[in-house]
Amino acid sequence: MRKQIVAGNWKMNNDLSQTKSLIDALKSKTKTSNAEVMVAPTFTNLSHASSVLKNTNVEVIAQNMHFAENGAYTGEISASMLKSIGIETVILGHSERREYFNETDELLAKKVDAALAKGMRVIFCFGEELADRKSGNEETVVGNQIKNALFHLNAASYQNIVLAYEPVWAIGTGETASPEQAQDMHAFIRKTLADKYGDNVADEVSILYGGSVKPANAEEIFSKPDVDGGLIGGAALNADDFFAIVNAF
Ligand code: G2H
Repeated sequence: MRKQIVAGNWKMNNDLSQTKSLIDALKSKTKTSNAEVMVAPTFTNLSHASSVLKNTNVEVIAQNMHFAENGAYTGEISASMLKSIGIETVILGHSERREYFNETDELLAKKVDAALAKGMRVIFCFGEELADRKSGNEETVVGNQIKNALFHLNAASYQNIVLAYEPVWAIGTGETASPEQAQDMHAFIRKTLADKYGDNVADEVSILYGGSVKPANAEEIFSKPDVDGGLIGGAALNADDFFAIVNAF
């Protein structure tokens, strides 16, 4: 049975007092689904969130990390630093990191290795741009992103990998991939894994969809057989909306 996961990616939103308010609101909500729930505040608010949400059913996760253990990398955060405040899961490869911070598949492979070496779980994001889809190249692009960043891993590593398909044209745009488009791509992703690692690995890996998921469309997207949850941006900044999505399973 694959894990169902709903993760809120708060991106560069919310100062400390706004974070405290959102966490208080989240704590007052009731989870009725079996989904694992995660939220990813900014680095400055991780420590607070992690201590307040300890022993709740909301896991606090990080939005990014560096591949090095420590050293002269001004402004960066390592896996060990995250672990030292109780963070066990990190989002890597978000399209905003790829686009605005020039993160390549090769760099992401190093980050994935560093996170796994510390025993962390990785939510690995990828997805095609609009031009790729218009030219019918979406599967080639997505397949290459997965192969380049993850195919050096052994099968056992996938116990700590969650995949997140986020078509760039659907991120923060209000435009969502149709449930059928999401299902088709998730099935392709699972087949890509099966071809390399076999059905056991492919069947066990959770594949999340991300890109303008909201309460109105979550249930239909999550109903698709290869969609195991969502990575939620804008709608995760409102506790009511976020828990409506969590409870959409
Ligand atoms: C995709 C998603 C969260 P949004 O980036 O990772 O954001 O739901 O705002 O499209």
